[in-house]
Amino acid sequence: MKPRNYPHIPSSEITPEHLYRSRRRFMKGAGAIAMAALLAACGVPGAGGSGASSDPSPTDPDIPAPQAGNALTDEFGAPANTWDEITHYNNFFEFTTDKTKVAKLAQDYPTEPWKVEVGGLVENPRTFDLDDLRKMGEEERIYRLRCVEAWSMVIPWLGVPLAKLLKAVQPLSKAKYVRFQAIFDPDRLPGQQSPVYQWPYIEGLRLDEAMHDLTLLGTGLYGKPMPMQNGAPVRLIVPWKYGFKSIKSIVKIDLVEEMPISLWMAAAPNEYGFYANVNPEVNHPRWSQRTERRIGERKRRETLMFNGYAEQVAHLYAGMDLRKNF
Ligand SMILES: Nc1nc2c(c(=O)[nH]1)N[C@H]1C(S)=C(S)[C@@H](COP(=O)(O)O)O[C@H]1N2
Ligand SMILES: [Mo]
Repeated sequence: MKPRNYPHIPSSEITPEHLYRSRRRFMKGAGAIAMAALLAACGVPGAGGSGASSDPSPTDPDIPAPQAGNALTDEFGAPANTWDEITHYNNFFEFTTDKTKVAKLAQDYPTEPWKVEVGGLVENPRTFDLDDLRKMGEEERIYRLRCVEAWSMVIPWLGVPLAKLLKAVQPLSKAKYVRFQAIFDPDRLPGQQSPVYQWPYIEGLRLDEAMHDLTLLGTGLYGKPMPMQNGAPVRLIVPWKYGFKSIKSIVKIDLVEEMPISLWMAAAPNEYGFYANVNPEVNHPRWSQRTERRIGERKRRETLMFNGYAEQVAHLYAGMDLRKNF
């Protein structure tokens, strides 16, 4: 469970996962206590009896006791995957196609200095470093990640809504899409010495998808900076789309007029489309997408439309044929 050694985090900032979980439980409990005290102090009927408030304690029957299950779950109650699972089963083809070997190969890759250049069809082209992004307001979001290969995880990310960055650079009205480019460093990235894929890794979103509140620039997980194997220092997170859209280790973001061609579209256009919305009704040509394997579980789960985010995103695709626009 111990986080890997990560060269740029002072050990004082590293919180092992079990402490992180119990600290969050404590904070929830503390919030409940503070709220009960406030209600009692205000003399709200039912909150503190007569208003002769005594210090509520965690054994007070009115205060829910912290429970093992209430810490880190998605909104359906599914538990977050462990730090170990999230950081030792990775797709990051710049290093290797072996998911269990990415962590080791990535551990010494330098992430400082790192700049993300944002330009193209914008009013204010700008270069951001990680601190600039963090200052826009990091949030914790617990999202499901569904790989097109039909496995999934629940991940407690840290990130900044991409919309904040896009608003800062002010897209011109001609801009219709956002194009993302990952690191290109064939000398140090063994996977980029292979001619099988066209490097660098490219991804794209429609501008309204990029502006959606669920779309994050991921800067960390479990309250810690992003491990390299998960796409340090900054990667995209689009939870209603297959995992390959969530491009890691971004160095460049351009606002463009034409639909970008992603690495996967270039590699196999009949298998990987531009939209890549999670959809149990539309199978991959070589396998079913109806169910998935949640890492750490035995029984398969049903795959949910838009990975369970249909309420928030289905309107983006109203009137579109999702079989054609797969
Ligand atoms: N640059 C880059 N980004 C990438 C990939 C990659 O190979 N290179 N793989 C994608 C795929 S297929 C998935 S499923 C997710 C995996 O993210 P995770 O390792 O954090 O779970 O990253 C995506 N982003
Ligand atoms: Mo994936």
